[in-house]
Amino acid sequence: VEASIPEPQRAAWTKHQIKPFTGQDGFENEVVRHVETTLARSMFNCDESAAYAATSLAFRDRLILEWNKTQQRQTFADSKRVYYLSLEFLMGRALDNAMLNIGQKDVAKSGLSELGFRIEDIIDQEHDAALGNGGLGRLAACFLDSLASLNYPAWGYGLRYRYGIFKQEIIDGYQVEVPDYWLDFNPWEFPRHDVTVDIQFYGNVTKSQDDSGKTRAHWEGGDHVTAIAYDVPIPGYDTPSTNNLRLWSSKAASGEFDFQKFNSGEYESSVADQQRAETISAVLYPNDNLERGKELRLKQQYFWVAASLHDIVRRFKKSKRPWSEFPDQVAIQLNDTHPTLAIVELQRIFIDIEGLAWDEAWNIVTQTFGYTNHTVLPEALEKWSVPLIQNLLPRHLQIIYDINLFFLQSVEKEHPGDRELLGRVSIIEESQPKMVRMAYLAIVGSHKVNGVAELHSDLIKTTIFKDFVEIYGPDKFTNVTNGITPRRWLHQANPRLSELIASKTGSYNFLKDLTELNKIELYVNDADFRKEWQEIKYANKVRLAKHIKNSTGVTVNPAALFDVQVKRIHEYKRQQLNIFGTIHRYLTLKAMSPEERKKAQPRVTIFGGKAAPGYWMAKQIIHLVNNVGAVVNKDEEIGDLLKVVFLEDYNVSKAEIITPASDISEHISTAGTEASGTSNMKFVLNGGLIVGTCDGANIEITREIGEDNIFLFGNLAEDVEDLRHAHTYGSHSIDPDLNKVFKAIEDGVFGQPHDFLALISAVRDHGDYYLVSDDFHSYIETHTVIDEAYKNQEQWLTKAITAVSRMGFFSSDRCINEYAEEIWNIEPLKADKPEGVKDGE
Ligand code: CBF
Repeated sequence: VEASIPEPQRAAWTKHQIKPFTGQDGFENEVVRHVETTLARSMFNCDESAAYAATSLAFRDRLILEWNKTQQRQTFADSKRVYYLSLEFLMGRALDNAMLNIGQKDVAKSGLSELGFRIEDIIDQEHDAALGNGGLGRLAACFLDSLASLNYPAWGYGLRYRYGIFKQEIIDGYQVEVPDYWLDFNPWEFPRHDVTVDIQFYGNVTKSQDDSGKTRAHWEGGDHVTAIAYDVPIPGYDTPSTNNLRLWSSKAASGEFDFQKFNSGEYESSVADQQRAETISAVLYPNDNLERGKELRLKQQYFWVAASLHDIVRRFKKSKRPWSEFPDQVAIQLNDTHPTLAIVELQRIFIDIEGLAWDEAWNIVTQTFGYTNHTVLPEALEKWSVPLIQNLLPRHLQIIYDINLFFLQSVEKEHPGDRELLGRVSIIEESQPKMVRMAYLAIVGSHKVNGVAELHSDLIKTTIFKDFVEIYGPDKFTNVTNGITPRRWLHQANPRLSELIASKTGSYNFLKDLTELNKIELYVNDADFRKEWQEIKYANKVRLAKHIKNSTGVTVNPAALFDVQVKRIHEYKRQQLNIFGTIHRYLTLKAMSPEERKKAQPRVTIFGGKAAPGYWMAKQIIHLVNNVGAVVNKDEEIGDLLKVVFLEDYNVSKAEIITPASDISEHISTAGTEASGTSNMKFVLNGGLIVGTCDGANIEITREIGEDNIFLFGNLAEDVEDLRHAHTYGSHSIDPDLNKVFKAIEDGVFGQPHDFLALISAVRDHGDYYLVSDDFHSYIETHTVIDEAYKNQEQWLTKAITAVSRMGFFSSDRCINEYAEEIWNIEPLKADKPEGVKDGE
């Protein structure tokens, strides 16, 4: 505002206003301009990577024009914004998405072809932005797409990791982690060197009295680091709305360390300080559903929330509204407990910097925040040691203690004398050392808490947060079932299916209102429609078969049943159940006569996913899958009846190839452990069926698509506790078929048996926590049912089409509308310009 151009000069600005390119000619013009100027190349040395860069820059220019207008529109309207705080944004590739959302992919395709390139090759040049581990980070990316597509004024805030999730290589059957340096060339971000925040760590706290006699705390000394903003434009689909994802990068605070030390000859330490500062945003922690209390992680969390909060407060202050209106202008959603320190930081800003009274400040804080829980797994629930916080963030620890004190006082008032309750709900766990329970802090500091699927939301209310439901009443706790963006997960990943659907629904409007998919149920018996559907599935399988050949050397038959399990490798997700089942299949095939084998259903079992580098059991699972593949795939007697492949380095762009090609996908977590799952939704949306447990969103998927169109098996969540108890205190007999599998492994059929003994003894000797044996029989029986069902291709096709037609509920647009209405209380801001406002104003 301060630097705005005076009225008389604005005419010149308006006259020279940049226009987005139009048509193929305009696009080509931009590409050539960027090749020749921005990239300093020419037609004589323009390779595919340069063509990718120039195409991306051409689209980025368009996006940024819309981004500017969107931000101006939002500022002008002065309406409430939502800020989505997530330590992970698993964005994948941006170019294809930008072309589709803007609606210019055809133009780019023909333009690139005229310039000598194939659009597929150019899209393939892009490095995935892999700033996330799995479902949680991908959900955040889907939400950004929906927020922009629905015209909600929204910003994402995250960290600009120099290294995203590691690249996975499979060497001799083992996972090897390789750093993923993805920033070599990233046309999608704008460094904002003018947008910085000073972030403080360590130091100490003093108190003083101000003129009115009020005590004020001062956080002094310690280290300072600078947060620099990098902005990533997020295009909405079929709307000019372009939102912002702001990622923070860390740098040494200017001058403070380097120059003084450099001048006095301490060269090494001057560089060390700089490196230490830059380390904060250097690398994404590669754990999924597993928290480890490392100081650097805590530093990342504070660095990111402090920078984001100061940015948000700075923006609010420009509106000159009173503080009491803060929650009318700002909603902040905490994606899991990772950003919980934001609650403490906002309270600190209010009381220490802005001088508000505690109660007034706390009232605003709690109205501002919402907290999403994504897991009930105990090992994933964040706790930070009190001494660690004391050292790194001394003032914050005081505030946490005060929050806890006032909270416990209020509990004591309602439940006098219940000391056990106080101990159970205290934000501070009285352990050695004491720990801060971040989920409890998030609940106490938020006005709404939500789970991500119905079963999960019920479970958090009846298990881990039961006492809080008692304290606050049930209304504070709600459910918002996850969703996925149909733009990427149907239109982009499966363009032919999207086109076929559009031909029957009359338009591509189903990409904006996914419930329109129900129109295709009318065509479930239409012969041409069915034929084309089947051809598309087959073509997608051929594409995946090519990818498998190129990446693993294994030849698979696209006519076989493709059975896919791609997701993070985790014992609770039970890839071990799948590979044991696959071994069982192999043993069964081996025992068959040639005549019997002729009747068997050929299968390709496809695995993919990363194991956290320190998660030894998960790595053993990967190793076993690869060893089984090595044996089975060269067994000529078995041939195409069974192939087993592990696809290395599973990521978003690979998911776009794998998902449309599945016949069956596996979502087989122990009941009650997978909060929601979102790949289950992606597979069904692409015409694949599911084999799954009654867990997470599988339950709602079943409700929507019908029990006949999904293959459910296994024990129910309500029985899990009893079964575990029986394993520990009663006798635990292992399923006889599973025992045969164990024997084959122990006999060395799949390599050195001792490599896999831990996987076996987790089931046989250590209580089988994930109920692999309990569910084994029903799992393999269900796969037999699947084999038979697949043989009846006509019926299978009917199931697939019916399932897709009923998937409308699982759009992330529905999900975001629920958050907006129930939690954030925000309205979309229509993309047309407000009346009387000219461009550039
Ligand atoms: O809610 C999104 C996803 O989050 C997780 O990935 C997580 O990291 N906690 C859960 O494991 C998924 O079930 C869930 O879909």
